Amino acid sequence: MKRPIILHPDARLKKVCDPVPDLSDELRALADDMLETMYDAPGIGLAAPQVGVMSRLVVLDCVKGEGEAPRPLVMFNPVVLDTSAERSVYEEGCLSIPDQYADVERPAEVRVGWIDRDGTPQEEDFSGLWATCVQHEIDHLDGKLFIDYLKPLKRQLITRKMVKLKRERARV
Ligand code: GNR
Ligand code: NI
Repeated sequence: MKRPIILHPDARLKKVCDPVPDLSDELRALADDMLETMYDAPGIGLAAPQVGVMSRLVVLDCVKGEGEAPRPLVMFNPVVLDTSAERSVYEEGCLSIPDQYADVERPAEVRVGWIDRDGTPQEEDFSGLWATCVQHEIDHLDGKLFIDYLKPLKRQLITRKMVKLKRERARV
């Protein structure tokens, strides 16, 4: 089942999310809903607070190209274990900040640990778009958005546009 995505600015997007103590059928159903919502958007990642659930859960699939097989990842309690000194810049967007894009510099490679959908601990190195996306998603769990990396003026400009967009959407 698709779930509505919360738009910035919203207090829920600024909160630190709670660790998931135990997996449950409810949490697995939430992860499935998040994947469906992400693919439908379409997006390459989604964090639980974006659908109003304040738990440390993200989903992502950064496979690009129609021909390639999808790779949906479900991460409970993801943690960045290590980062490369090398940085890379990507033009980022966010499903909670539609139609706004900006360059963000982050570590080019990250090692991430998490609990998968079956409750099994996993560890993997990510690079390229995967590295950017997984860091963007884990930031959401700490109440951080990509616009928080921008200069205050640019951030304010985007936030004002979003306030206007939300006002217009609420009116119809
Ligand atoms: O769909 C998304 N695209 C994207 C592009 C560049 C860097 C990060 C992202 S994540 C974003 C989906 C989203 O908002 N996840 O939280
Ligand atoms: Ni996002």
